[in-house]
Amino acid sequence: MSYDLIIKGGTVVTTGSVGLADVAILNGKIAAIGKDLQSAVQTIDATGKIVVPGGIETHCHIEQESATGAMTSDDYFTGSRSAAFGGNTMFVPFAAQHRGQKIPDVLATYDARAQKSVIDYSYHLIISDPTEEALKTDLPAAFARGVTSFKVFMTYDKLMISDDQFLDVLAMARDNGGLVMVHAENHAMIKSATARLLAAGQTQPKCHAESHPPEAEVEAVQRAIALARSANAPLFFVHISTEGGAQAVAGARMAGAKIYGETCPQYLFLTAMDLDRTDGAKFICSPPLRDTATQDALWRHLTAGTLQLYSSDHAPYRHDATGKLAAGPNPPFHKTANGLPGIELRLPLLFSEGVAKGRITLQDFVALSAGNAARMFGMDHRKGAIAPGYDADIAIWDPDATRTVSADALHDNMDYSPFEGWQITGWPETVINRGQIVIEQGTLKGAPGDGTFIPRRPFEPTGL
Ligand code: DUC
Ligand code: ZN
Ligand code: ZN
Repeated sequence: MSYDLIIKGGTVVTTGSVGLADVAILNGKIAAIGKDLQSAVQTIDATGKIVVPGGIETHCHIEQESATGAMTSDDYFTGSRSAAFGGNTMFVPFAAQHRGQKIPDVLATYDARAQKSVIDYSYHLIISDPTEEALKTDLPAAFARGVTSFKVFMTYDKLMISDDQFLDVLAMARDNGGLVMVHAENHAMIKSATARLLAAGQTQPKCHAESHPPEAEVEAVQRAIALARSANAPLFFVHISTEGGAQAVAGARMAGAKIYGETCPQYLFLTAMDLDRTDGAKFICSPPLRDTATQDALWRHLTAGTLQLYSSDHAPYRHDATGKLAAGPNPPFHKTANGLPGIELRLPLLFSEGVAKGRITLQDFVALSAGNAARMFGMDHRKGAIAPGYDADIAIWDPDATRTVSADALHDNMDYSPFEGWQITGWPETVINRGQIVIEQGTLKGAPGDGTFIPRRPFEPTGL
């Protein structure tokens, strides 16, 4: 018998071990892991390299209209290409329901957009209009086709839902086996701080951080936990950016509640000082960047397991009139599109700052890049691990490759990177999705349409 592909001699990170091994692939699946595997159509020499599951990016905004009408700069082709160059073989962007839109129409729109993806994909639904029809018919139908998670907002005039609606959504998710994700910030605190700043003539980018105080996140996280616990439903917090928010999640988990959370590279590696630059608009995201003490706290909560996921929150708006500068060359902070790009750098930053600097192990790296996301979002029966029978989704990393980040060298459709000039050690050089080579030694081999929709299973938080 001949395999399709053997990856020979790399350091393979499996769920239970890290060691030298060969990985054989047949018909898009991992067929064997062992020593001296023989006979394949193609062989890749991975000597000196690290062989890990392809990354799974579960928080990114791709070809998505914001509530104010701005379109992200990346579509499913450029977004998936950039994700692949960053070592990912699957992503789960949002399919956003804006008020008045019907869920089946939203899913049909994203199904059409996603045809261009070069890697596997699914979506989380954003629910801004939880009508009876949505709750009773459309969302159960979405679950039935494998879209088993969705996000709600506690802020933004055009997206936020009330606590009553939040409870309805939590109950519906609980009854169907879904997972609710939430953007937790207190809307009133943001509104009042913004009004105060504007009344004082303060409109610079740095005011964005002041207008979204840490207390706004902490209060909303605490309230959302109380709502989820009263509904006996699991809840996942996206982009935790404060120590108080992480502590609230930790406390609920200690009390046995099914509460989960994520943080993002920008909260671990950047601070609000960046907002004070002349191009500070490039660093406006919500929740906002914080400070170095918060970075340390978030690292602690990430490595302690309070926060299970590390996601890019890639929300790409160019630094031009199509994006950040749509309201003019010096837009007031409250009229600047919210979001940072980072889908390609998520894993290189984690490898460089985490593994290479000794903060985390290779197995932690695999858990944070793919394994935990697969479990959280119902994909761990086929993705997120190197194991026989699993999809052959693999990234081969050169742990010694060094690069200086430059927006020009990235593969998204952006004109800047918030990490410009950062020195990175460790880079994915070959990326394989279901046995097909997507990136080979830094060259794109995949094509639009190679990615497929992956139906996901109900939420079952084993070990998270
Ligand atoms: N929330 C996100 O998750 N991404 C971009 C902006 C926002 O508010
Ligand atoms: Zn958000
Ligand atoms: Zn986001």
